[in-house]
Amino acid sequence: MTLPNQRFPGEGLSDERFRQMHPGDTDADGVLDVDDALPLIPANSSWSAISLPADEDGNPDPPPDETTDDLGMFNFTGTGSKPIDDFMNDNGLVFDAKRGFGWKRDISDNNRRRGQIDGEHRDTFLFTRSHDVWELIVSNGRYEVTVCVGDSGHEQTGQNVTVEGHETLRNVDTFAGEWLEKTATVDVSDGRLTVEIGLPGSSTNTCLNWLHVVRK
Ligand SMILES: [Ca+2]
Ligand SMILES: [Ca+2]
Repeated sequence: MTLPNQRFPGEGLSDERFRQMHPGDTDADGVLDVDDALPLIPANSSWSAISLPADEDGNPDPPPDETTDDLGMFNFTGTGSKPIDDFMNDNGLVFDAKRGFGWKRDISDNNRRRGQIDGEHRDTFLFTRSHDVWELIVSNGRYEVTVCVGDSGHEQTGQNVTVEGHETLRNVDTFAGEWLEKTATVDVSDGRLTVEIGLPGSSTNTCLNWLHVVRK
């Protein structure tokens, strides 16, 4: 499972949102008027001048501790997405033992590509409006699991992630073009690492961009 020559792909990527000209974007700065704090002034209305903190830029960071086994990074995206460096794509398909990972039910239609920012891993995501469960076959042991939620194109409110029973993110809000990366340390004793997005009975979106699994 370990990916050869793994890099951490934040370096070199621009946080500047793609320039697009279309109706509803009066100053043609790529930020729709409805989302644009200053819809008539392109120079002052872009988020590009803001340098996001490492845990909010949607780019994976090297694990803080010495690790023994990197199981890799999974990019959650639509079925039409091409493979990207350093990630395995997960397209929201039902768990398959041969593949080694997947979802309790098919959520492949719940994908978005915003076309807003450099880096497919953070410009695409799978989401739930209720509660969905992803599992990965692993050996029993301790794992450090980093999850990334957010949406390059829209704000999202009330996002929830649970890793192997641990409340990793609760009721988290992200602005458009900002993410939240959070690491949980968990013990797996049933041969499957379990990641839940959303909560039973919830009605808000949880948007999962990617996750990174390291064995401690
Ligand atoms: Ca980061
Ligand atoms: Ca993604």
